[in-house]
Amino acid sequence: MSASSKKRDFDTMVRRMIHGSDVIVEVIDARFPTLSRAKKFENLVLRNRSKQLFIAMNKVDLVPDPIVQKWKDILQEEGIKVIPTSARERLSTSILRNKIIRAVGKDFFYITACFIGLPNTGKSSLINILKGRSSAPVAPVPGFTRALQVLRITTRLRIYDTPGVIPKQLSLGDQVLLGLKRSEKLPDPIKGAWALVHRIDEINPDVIREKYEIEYESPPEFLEKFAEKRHRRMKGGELDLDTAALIFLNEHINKAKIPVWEDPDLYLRKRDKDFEDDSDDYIDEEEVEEI
Ligand SMILES: Nc1nc2c(ncn2[C@@H]2O[C@H](COP(=O)(O)OP(=O)(O)OP(=O)(O)O)[C@@H](O)[C@H]2O)c(=O)[nH]1
Ligand SMILES: [Mg+2]
Repeated sequence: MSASSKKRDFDTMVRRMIHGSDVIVEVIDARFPTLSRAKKFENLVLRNRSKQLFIAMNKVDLVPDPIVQKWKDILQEEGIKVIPTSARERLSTSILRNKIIRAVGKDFFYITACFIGLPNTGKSSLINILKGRSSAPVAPVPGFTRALQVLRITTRLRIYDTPGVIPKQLSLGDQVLLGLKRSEKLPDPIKGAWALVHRIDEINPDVIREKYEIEYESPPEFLEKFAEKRHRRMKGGELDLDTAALIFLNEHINKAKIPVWEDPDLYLRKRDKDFEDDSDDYIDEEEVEEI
């Protein structure tokens, strides 16, 4: 099956699940609360008033508490019900379960919830904790859940685990930043590593310099210095950039070792500025001359 028809298949599967569920839990990555949202599916849920949408902002263990709190406030202010969670540290997972159960009226005997979101956000991990023992396969690689899985959490509650779906038109930089693809599956790991350095520098220019203690002017220079520092050379003595790129990508995608997250203050400044810019588009009624 081609990659695009597989993607279409996953897409249809997720749509069907949303259609058949009372509660939809969108799992996002707490490091990237705007970038890791599956807006297309959110809109699908919001169009149907009988369905409840929650966002589980997962992996909060990778982000300082005040940043998590700020993002929670921002999303809540925008009308979204947010529950910050960590499947790794089992934070707020019972709160999540109770919210799901309380979201529907008492007259519902069975509750069907489905977990949706981009690959690698922790959908299967969260469901496993709710279930109490491992049943949804989890892996440190994106794209792991490949088919629908239904899990009976309690006699009343059933949860569907869905495969992560990658939104269209995401840049290579965002795809590697969000860890949507396995590093070995990238057609060109060197380009992937450059894109990751570039994207992280856009979000926070100090992070890579401080973490790796490497000074660089450009992503290619970083990768060369990284390969040198990790002693990655081919037999002839030349730097082995391919291997270095894979190691660097893995440290981010599989091991989450780079402390990077979207800055909520920057988001607020941009949002307020966009709002001001937009308000210039309107004119006072008094300014409108009658023709
Ligand atoms: N640090 C941290 N890692 C987490 C957390 N939850 C999940 N992970 C890790 O993230 C990776 C992906 O977890 P999965 O549960 O397989 O993610 P998924 O959303 O089901 O992924 P797909 O099936 O690919 O869509 C695994 O390495 C998990 O161990 C968390 O709360 N904190
Ligand atoms: Mg999964």
